[in-house]
Order: sequence, then C-alpha cells, then structure tokens
Amino acid sequence: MSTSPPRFFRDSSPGLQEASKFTYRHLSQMASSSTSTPLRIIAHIDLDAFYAQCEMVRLGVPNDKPLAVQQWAGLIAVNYPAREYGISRMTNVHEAKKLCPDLIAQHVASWREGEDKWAYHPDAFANMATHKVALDPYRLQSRKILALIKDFLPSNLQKVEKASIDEVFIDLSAQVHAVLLERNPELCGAPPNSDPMARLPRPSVIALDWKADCLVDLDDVETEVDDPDWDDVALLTASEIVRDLRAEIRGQLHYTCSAGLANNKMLSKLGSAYKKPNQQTVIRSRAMQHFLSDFKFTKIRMLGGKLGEKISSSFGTEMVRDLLPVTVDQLKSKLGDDAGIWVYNTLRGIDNSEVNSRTQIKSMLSAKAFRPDVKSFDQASKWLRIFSGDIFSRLVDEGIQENKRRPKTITLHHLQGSQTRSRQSPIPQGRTLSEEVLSDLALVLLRQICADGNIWPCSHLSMGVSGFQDGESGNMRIGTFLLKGEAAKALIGSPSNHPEPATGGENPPSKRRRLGGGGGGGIERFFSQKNPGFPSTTPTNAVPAGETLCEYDHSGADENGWTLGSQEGIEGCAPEVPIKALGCSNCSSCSARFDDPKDLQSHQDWHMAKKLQEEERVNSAFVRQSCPPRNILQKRAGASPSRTRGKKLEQGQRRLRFG
Ligand code: DCP
Ligand code: CA
Repeated sequence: MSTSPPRFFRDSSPGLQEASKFTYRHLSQMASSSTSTPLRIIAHIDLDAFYAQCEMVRLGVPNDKPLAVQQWAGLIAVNYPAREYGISRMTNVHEAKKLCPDLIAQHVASWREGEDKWAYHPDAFANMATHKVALDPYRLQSRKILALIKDFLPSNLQKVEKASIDEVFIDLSAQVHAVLLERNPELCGAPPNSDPMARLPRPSVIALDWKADCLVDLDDVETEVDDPDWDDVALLTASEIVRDLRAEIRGQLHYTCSAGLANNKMLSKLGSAYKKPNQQTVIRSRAMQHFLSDFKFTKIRMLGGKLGEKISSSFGTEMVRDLLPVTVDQLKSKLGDDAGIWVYNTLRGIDNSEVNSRTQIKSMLSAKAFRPDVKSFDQASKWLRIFSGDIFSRLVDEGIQENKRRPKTITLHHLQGSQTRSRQSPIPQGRTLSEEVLSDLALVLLRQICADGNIWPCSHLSMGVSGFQDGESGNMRIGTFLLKGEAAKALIGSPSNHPEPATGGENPPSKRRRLGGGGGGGIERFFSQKNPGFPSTTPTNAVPAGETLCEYDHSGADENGWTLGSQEGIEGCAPEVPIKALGCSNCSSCSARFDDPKDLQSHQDWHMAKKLQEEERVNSAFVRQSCPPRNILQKRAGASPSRTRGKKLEQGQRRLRFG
C-alpha cells in the first residue's frame, strides 16, 4: 500500500485519446445517487477514539496528552497518545496507570440511584451499585458533529446516514456529479446520437494529485501510468470534499476523524479503519480487489460472527484471497443460496446497499446489571425513573417533542437468578409522552412482574421501547381502550408511586406465548392484528441486555427477532441474548478478560448490539434497489457545488484544476 501521491499522465495527442470506460448514463445516474452506477461515491467517516475525544474537548486536554475513558474499572475508549503506551480497551484502569502514570482516566458521567440528572461524579467508579452510566454527553457531541456535517454539505444534494454514535456514511454521488459538470463543460452536452449508452469523453486531466490521502495500491493487472478515468476523478473530487469536511469538524468542534472513500459502503468502512487517526483512505475501483485480498474476511461486516466461522470451517481459511477461487455454487452449497451469493459478491467488493438518510432507531433499551442485587420494589422503582429519563432524552433526539416519531410499546425485563420475567404494554398514543408517563407505565409493568411471587433479589433490570412510528397515529380514547387495568390508570393521569407492589394488574397469562422471531407469527399474530383488545400486556421471553447497549439501541433489531408487526404494538419479542454461565472470564468475540461475569456479560451485550446493527445494514444489501435514472444530462436546479469552494485549505493542501 502506498501513501505517496501518484501521478497519472495522459497522452495529450487528441487522435490517440480513447473514450472513457463510463457512459453518459453512468454519469447521469450519479445525480440520483443510484446504487447501480460504477461512478458511485460513498464516504465513511469515523471519529477517532470518540468518547476519549469528547472528554478531551470538554476538559480542554491538549491533543498530545494520554487520556482514557473509564467505566467502573474498565476502559471504554483510549486516545491515540495513550495507545502508544500499549493501553487498549482490554486494559483495566489499574494496569493502564502502571503503563502510563500520567494517564488521565476520566470516568463516564452517571446517574446516581434516586437522582433524576446525570453528572460527572468523582466517586462513580467506586459505586457501581448505585450509579448507572450516562452516555448523554457523547450523544450530544455526536448530534453536534452530525449537524455540522449536514450543514456543510449542500442541502439539496446530501445523503447522510448516521451509522452509530461516531460514524456516518455519506453518499457523495450527487454532489460530485454537480461538481464534475461544473468543472468539465464537455460533460454537459448531450450524448452522441442522444444515446445514453455512449461512452463519455476521457477526462481532460493531466495528473491527479491525491495529496495526503492514503491511496491503496492498484490491483496487479493495473499500472499507475494508466490514464485516470472518471471514476478516479470522481473519487478525487469526493476526497477533496471530505478533506474540507474533516477540516471543518476539526476547526469548529475540535474533533479528528478518519474517512474511507470508495464506490460502496462496505469498502468505505474498511477504508476509514485502514489508517487512523486523522487520515483518509481512498480505494479506487481498480485497487479494490488488491485492497480486499489482504484482509481476513472476518474483518468485513457480518463476516465476523457465525457466518464467518462457518466459512472458515468449510473452506479452511480466514483470508479473502484464499476464497476468491471458490465458486458461487460451492458457497451456495455450504451457506445456502442467499448467503452464498452475498458472500461471493462481498469478497469481490460488491455491495449495493444504499446510504439511507432516514435510518431510524427502531428500539431503545436502558439497562442495569446490579451488584449487589436490588432487593425491593422501592429500590427498583428508582432505577425505573432513571431508565425513563435515559430513554426519554433519546426520544427527544428522535423528535418526540416535535411529534415526529414515538414508540408504541414499552417492555420491562427482570432477572432473578437465571429466571427472566418480562412484561410489555402499549404506550398510549393520544397523550404527550414524558419521563413521568414512561416511568408510570414501567411501574405498572413492575407490579405485574411482582404478581409472579417473590421476585427479589433482582440482578438485572431493563426497560425498552420499540415499535417506532411517525407522527401521531392514535388518540386518547383508542389508546385507553387498548389498555387494561393499571396501564389504563396510568394513561388517564393517575400516576402513582406506590412504594409497595400492588397485587392487582393483569394476571400473567398461565403460559408464555412465543411470539415474533423464530417463526412465531401464526395464529397469535393473526389475532393480535385483528383484535385490538387482545391482551394488552404480554410476557416476553427475552433476556435483557447490558448497560453498554444504551447507545446502540438495537437499531434494526426487528430484522433479528424484535418483531414489531402488529398495529396495536402488543405483540413482540426481543432478541434472545442468553446470560452467559457464571464463571466465564473471556469474551468469545474479542477475548477480552473479565474478572466478573456480569462485566463480561455487559461487554458481550455490547458486541451483540453492534452485531445487530451491522446485520441490519447487510440485510439491506439483499433488497434490490430500483432507482429510475433521471433524464440524461438533466440539470439539477439549485445545485450548489460551490459549497466546497472558498473553504480554507489545510496546510499543504492545493486545489485541483481540471480541464
Ligand atoms: N465503545 C464502547 N464499548 C466498546 C466499544 C466502543 O463503549 N466495547 C464506545 C466508545 C468509543 C465509541 O463507542 O469511543 C466508538 O467506538 P469505536 O469502535 O469507533 O472506537 P473509538 O472511536 O474509541 O476508536 P477508533 O479511533 O478506533 O474508532
Ligand atoms: Ca471511532
């Protein structure tokens, strides 16, 4: 792999110029961000050591000082200066201080039991039993960065997908298309004979200057002296935009990030991780196979888990390179048709998944593993208020106050020993949602769980909301009708904070219903869809996830078993995340060691959430996109490629001149 800027030279003799590989249609498809044009440009931006940077910005810590973000005795983010001392997320704070006595170990903010606001508590690390991690400070920074990105890119040409708290995908095709037309008037004319399949003229570029980008070497059969074509020029244009954007994020908000640029999401994501921190990597289409071949396929999203294991055991390798001779039929016979085709394409850098600017959270979870266990209703209810505050602040991000999106269902999971108890109920749609409403509903569910018998001590409690829908879709009367018993009382405004569990409420159905995932549609789903009066609270058979799930929100979990199907939001089941047997000390995904099984479980829950999120993205690759191309050479009204102009250049940066 090379980082030095290559030069491309074109034979300037007009008679010898060949046409471009690309057609007028390929070019015009860029304007509509079509997933089928080979000129497509996707950027993936990932903040460097994100939580650590948040703390550095907040505390005004100089860039070269080692800092790590501590959660209890562990580290969840380590800045790059600290990584030079060999400190990683696998290091505990005690070992980290030994490796680097000057390390700033900043504990995350937390909610203290019974309080309704999070804060940076200096004693939080020693009080795991009474504190719950609050990730709000990082969400706030994440929102600011996302807002800056959206503000920076031309509003009529942007397609931005928030992929996690510190990552975005940007489809730059439409913006780059506008820039290409502006800079290359020869592209603006009609195609010869009005034939959209006609080849474009070759770019009138003498050399491409990739500046400081990390440029992945070309595939073996290609040579650097080949003429650049429009895919190279488009990538370079995008790279200029991304460099400006990164400089803006740095200048305005003081965060560094790394970026990957390629013609699809999968490659751009591998690219952003390729060189860190504060760098960008360009994967030209001609370099793609070379780039991928050197990877273990387990590094590719969705291939790190069970599917990856199956492939490596079937074919005896973890390297992309070794799998390239494997035929699609061989893959299909081992993995099934869909997965076989998907893997075959993925190994060849083919990924048609769309950048979805409307990716929206589908469920949220707030959870706490207790140590020592919670022993009373009163104590648990304090945590429910904290969970409600946590979830509500995230609902505000989702536009709850503007009535944009609201969840339909609230679920409570309770763990006692190895026994999980879960209840859920609809969230009334006709009333303004607030922390109090959520808290009241959760208390109702807790009382219902109490009706099971002696449910204390409790080692893990979690509250989730799911079934998000746009706008207001219900009214109070209907909402009330759907609720029964105490849930209905909560709805009509009789919030009660009874310190002791009421025995009333719904009797738990004698038998748990298996709903949702695992083919559980059937007659129950039919009933729940047809009969709005079907039991309004439902035990679910899920085990809650851990604290670090708070950010990852199970986005896309409905692809994986969190069934959100029925209109009334009364049917559903969370994905099964088995609590690991006590005594385990190594994470099965990344081998991190944990002395306490609960810490291990929290950590593994994080992997699980991340995996669910990844799976959702990959699943969308199976869905064929059909995006009708715009009329050839249709001009975009109001396109403003000049947005990238006039920006201050970073040191050593020069603008390109084409044509
Ligand atoms: N995170 C966490 N627990 C983990 C992994 C991550 O709480 N096991 C949080 C802290 C990270 C943030 O998510 O700062 C983003 O995760 P990344 O995997 O992107 O890691 P970083 O941003 O910290 O580092 P990098 O520079 O490698 O992207
Ligand atoms: Ca990151």
